[in-house]
Amino acid sequence: MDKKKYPKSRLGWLWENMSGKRILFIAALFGTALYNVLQLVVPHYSRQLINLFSEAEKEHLPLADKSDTIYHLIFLMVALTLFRVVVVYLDCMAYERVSQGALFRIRNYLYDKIQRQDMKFYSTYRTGDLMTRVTGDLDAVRHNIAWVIRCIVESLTLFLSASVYFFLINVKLALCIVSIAPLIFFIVFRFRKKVGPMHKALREKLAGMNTDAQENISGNRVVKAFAREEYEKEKFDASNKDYRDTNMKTQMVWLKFFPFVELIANALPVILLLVGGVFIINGEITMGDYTAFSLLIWAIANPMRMMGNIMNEFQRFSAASDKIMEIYYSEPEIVNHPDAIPHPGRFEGKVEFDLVSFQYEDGKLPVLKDISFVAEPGETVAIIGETGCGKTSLIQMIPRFYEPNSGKVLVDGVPVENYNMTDLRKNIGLATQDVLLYSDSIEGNISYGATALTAEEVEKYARYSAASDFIHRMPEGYDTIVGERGVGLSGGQKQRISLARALAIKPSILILDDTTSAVDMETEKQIQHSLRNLDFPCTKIIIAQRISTTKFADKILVLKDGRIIESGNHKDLVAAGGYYSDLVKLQLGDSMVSAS
Ligand code: DGT
Ligand code: MG
Repeated sequence: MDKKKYPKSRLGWLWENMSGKRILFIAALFGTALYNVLQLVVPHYSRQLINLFSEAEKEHLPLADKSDTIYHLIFLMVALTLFRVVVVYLDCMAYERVSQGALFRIRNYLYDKIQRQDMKFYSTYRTGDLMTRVTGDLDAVRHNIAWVIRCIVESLTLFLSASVYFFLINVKLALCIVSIAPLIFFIVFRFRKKVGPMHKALREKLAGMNTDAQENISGNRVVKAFAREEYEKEKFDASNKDYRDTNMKTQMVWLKFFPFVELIANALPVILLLVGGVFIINGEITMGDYTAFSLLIWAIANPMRMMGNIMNEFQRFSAASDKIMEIYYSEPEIVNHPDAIPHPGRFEGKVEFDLVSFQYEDGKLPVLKDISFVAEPGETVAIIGETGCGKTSLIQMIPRFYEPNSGKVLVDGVPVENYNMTDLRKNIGLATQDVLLYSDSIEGNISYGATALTAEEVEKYARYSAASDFIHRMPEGYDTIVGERGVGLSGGQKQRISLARALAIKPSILILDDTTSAVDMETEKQIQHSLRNLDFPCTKIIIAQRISTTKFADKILVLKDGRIIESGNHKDLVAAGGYYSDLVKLQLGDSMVSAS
């Protein structure tokens, strides 16, 4: 991952997110250093005790004379050890607090960030991949604070304090032991280079697997309809196996280095035994000194053993944090202009397209070409055209989901990009082509955009969208839970709830994208009737395939390959004898054309 593109380094970013807990974190780091220096206590006092015994033996003095010193030393040893336990305990708590705090902060920030992204973001990132980032990757970050950084400090302090202590006792013996360290650094450095890319690959595979799982769970109906369970299971097995194998391979890398590290770590006691033994015989060190070395030799060996593990975890953190930072520092392209006009109230509802052309960034062909039309306040404009001609793309320009490549979209005579985006969008009621209902009650779904609605108002909007009858027939009425895990609704029922949701905000501009495509003719008639008789002023832009929907519109735009090829009201267009008139013939029969 390209590190330059983020404003902060990985650790700088972590530090930023420890805000409010930084002092605690530094205290925790000092605590770690402290309890590791305290590892010197037992060897140090043991050394003094043994030296005391040896002296007493040499000088043939009764130990009873020294009992005070002995008790004093033993007391110190026990007290400091107990103190160490307390420090370890507090330290663990501190790391937990800091890491959970940072996790909380980053998680909230990411969620907010994801919510605020524009449409392009959502078509770039797959849901499973995003989920991996806010769960698994974030946990790697927490683990880095609570464990990896702490292990680094622990290993460093142990190694340094033991080395210093060794040098204080006997420089020559200390040199013999510590001089082995550079070898370990060399090995770990080589290891890091090998294992880094593997953690990146591992991370990608995990995200891929999560995406597969997520798509299959939400698309389970398609899987079942095509009886593809076995195929999907095999596909998942394959990616699961691939993930396992990559995981194994990553672990194996360390196994290659492990024997060398173990060899060196295990050589330490042998060196001590040989060199230390000779030094005792020569009288260069006392028995107590030797005991201190031998009780503390693990403090040199263990950090060496730990380094592989630490490096492994740090690489996992690097791969995960890159993924999170990519979202953390991503900026939506469509944002409020610095001099955006606030417009807290209602809009008049005039919508104007002025020579709008548009092409998706990742698309090959222009989708809209020179679109110009005006919808006056309160008017109904119908858009009709064959599938893929650009109808949905066109209406997405109004709430600024996408921006035109050229031309202008204006609301009330002001280009949409000049408005504060929230003000603009709050005035637009949109029922999208693929309906999404939340796992909530029907009432909750209808009042999603207007939370302060009374039960009567909810009922009113349900009536407008011809939904109240079927809702009343449900056992729990408006309290029925719908959405993914709730009661199943038919396509037409869902469309009607989504229409009620769009109406409930009393929008100045109502946009319906094929919203009545799945309802029967009779119900659609009712809906058309209520849309003409809403109790608030509203400009309607309605995408439809049925003549029965477009017939009453003030203006009909016929779109073909991203261009408006015909526009006018029903009568004019039928008279013009073009595409629309053909469509009328097709849908209503020749006789109806002359009648209408
Ligand atoms: P429909 O809903 O089937 O009646 O079709 P329309 O008229 O709503 O078509 P629309 O606007 O969704 O798509 C117009 C063209 O743009 C079509 O060739 C597909 C393409 N397109 C739609 N959405 C995207 C998108 O998110 N990214 C890219 N690259 N192309 C898109
Ligand atoms: Mg569409």
